[in-house]
Amino acid sequence: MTSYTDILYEAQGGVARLTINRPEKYNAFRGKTCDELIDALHRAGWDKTIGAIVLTGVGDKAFCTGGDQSAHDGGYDGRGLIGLPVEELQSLIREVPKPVIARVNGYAIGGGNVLVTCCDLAIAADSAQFGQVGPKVGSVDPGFGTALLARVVGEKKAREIWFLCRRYKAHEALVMGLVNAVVPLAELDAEVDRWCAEILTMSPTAIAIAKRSFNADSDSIRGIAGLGMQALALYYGTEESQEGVKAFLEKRKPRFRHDSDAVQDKQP
Ligand code: 2NE
Repeated sequence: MTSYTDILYEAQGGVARLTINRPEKYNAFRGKTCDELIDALHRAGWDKTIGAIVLTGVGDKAFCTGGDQSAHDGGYDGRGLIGLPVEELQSLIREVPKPVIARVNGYAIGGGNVLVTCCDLAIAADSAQFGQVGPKVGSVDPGFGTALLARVVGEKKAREIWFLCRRYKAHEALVMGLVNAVVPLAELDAEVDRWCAEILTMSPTAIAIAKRSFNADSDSIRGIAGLGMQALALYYGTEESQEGVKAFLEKRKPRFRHDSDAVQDKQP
């Protein structure tokens, strides 16, 4: 790929910056966005002049709000099992032999929160908000989105995040270990630059080995993601999942349970 439409790519002073550029969709990703991010990660990941990669979203509203629900019709609009090669993108963030830093400038929701989870480090503006929304909108990201999140924030907290779909403020994300630092939005770039500059003084080979050793311990989750996407593709074909997407687009509450289910639920 020589030029991108959904992302911006900038390489300067040893740092590559990948910016999702879909402000009208709160930086949600469609199939093309994932493909471009994958291409850019390959480009930066194996460029010897690059020592750190920053992943962010354009503007100050959203880092990334996950899959683009307007490009979802029983599946997203791209390639792969669910029409979004998210498991490939998530794995690649882990595979590139240099630190990937999430610069969280706003909402990190759904698949956006999963990207934060997969990044090596995360630095957030104090205005950022985090959360999973799958069970509210007929989706789930079973793999790095669940099992890796549990390693990052703990089992109970990860289950709370998925089962209740609440939103968490930046300082709460800091307390639970989802981000490394929180700063005022106006200081976000300077803080990210400081972290990158420190990393660039280190031995790149030692960092690459350290990163791979962290990954080796949790790489079985990649298998869970493959299995999970297979299941998710089947779930997307159901009325229950499609109701979640429709409800989001129609800006109403989803109705996942029919009256007959409610009666059934009350029986011992
Ligand atoms: C981000 C959030 C919390 C913002 O809420 P609010 O109330 O501040 O704004 P609003 O009105 O909901 O959103 C602003 C505009 O951005 C669009 C909205 O439709 C709206 O557009 P307009 O009405 O102004 O035209 N927008 C926001 N997020 C979008 C998205 N993901 N796709 C398309 N348009 C989006 C609130 O908007 C929210 O909760 N968004 C999350 C939506 C969502 O369902 N994300 C996907 C989850 S599933 C996923 O990421 C996934 C997975 O679980 C597994 C595999 C692959 C992907």
